[in-house]
Amino acid sequence: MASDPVRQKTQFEEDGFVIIPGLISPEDFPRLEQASADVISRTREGSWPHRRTVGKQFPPYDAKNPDSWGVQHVMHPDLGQPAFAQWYTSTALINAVQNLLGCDDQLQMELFNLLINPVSHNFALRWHRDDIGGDATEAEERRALDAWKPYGIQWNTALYEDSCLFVVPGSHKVPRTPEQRIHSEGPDAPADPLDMPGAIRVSLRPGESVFYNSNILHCAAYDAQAPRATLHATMGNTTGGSVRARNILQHGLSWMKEAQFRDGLDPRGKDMLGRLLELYNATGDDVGYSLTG
Ligand SMILES: O=C(O)CCC(=O)C(=O)O
Ligand SMILES: [Fe+2]
Repeated sequence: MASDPVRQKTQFEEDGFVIIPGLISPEDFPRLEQASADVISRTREGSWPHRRTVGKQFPPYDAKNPDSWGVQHVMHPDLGQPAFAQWYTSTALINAVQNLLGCDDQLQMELFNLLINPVSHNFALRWHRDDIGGDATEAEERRALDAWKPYGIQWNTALYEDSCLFVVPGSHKVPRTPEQRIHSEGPDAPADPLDMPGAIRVSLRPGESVFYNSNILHCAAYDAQAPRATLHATMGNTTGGSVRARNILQHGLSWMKEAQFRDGLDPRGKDMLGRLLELYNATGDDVGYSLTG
């Protein structure tokens, strides 16, 4: 775990991920815990339709399946939990993102979801990169990896201990080896994620965040017995333009255009939202699907 911003950025660039502690203040922690408990129960009882359901790795999700591994759109005003937007725009978090992306004032609001344990089925995601298909040829993979720019970032911040995520450090820069391809081409999740050459398990203590490059090879395994409430979000840099649009607008963010949402944000949040809405207006909803987000 790197403690100073320069080392954090270097680690993020070299390994494709970095763990950073302390981005939730002691005051915010119980607020986020309580807000998460509320949206998790709404999701599990079926009254929140925006969720990631067991059996499906990528959108669109199966709305009829009740068991869920994620809650989508936690800042949505219909959920009535302002703690999420307050934290998403908090100074410690913004500073960490700006440092890792190497930008100042151009952050745009994007996705904010919650990753949770399913209750009645264990479930796992297969090895993947978020924006490059598992069937990409080596040349296609190299082209896409080489074209990556620091236009956006995603992270997981654990409220409870979380050991669900596995990554291959450094894989965000290089095409898969023939053996790594064998472990990531098919539709199935691995029996043991650590069979993937180079894989490590990412374990977070409560309050720790892992920031990761969406091109890193990663997978996740969800244990129905192990409580998970992990904040899962992305932020972009406006210089990304339509490159970011493809990743995020597919998730159905039109609710973010409503005054009710905007009115609940602080000045920084309003600025960040304004930058997203500019992208929205320039691109529209019809951006097609990328793999995940
Ligand atoms: O559950 C996780 O930590 C990873 C989720 C993931 O890979 C995704 O949403 O694409
Ligand atoms: Fe992913």
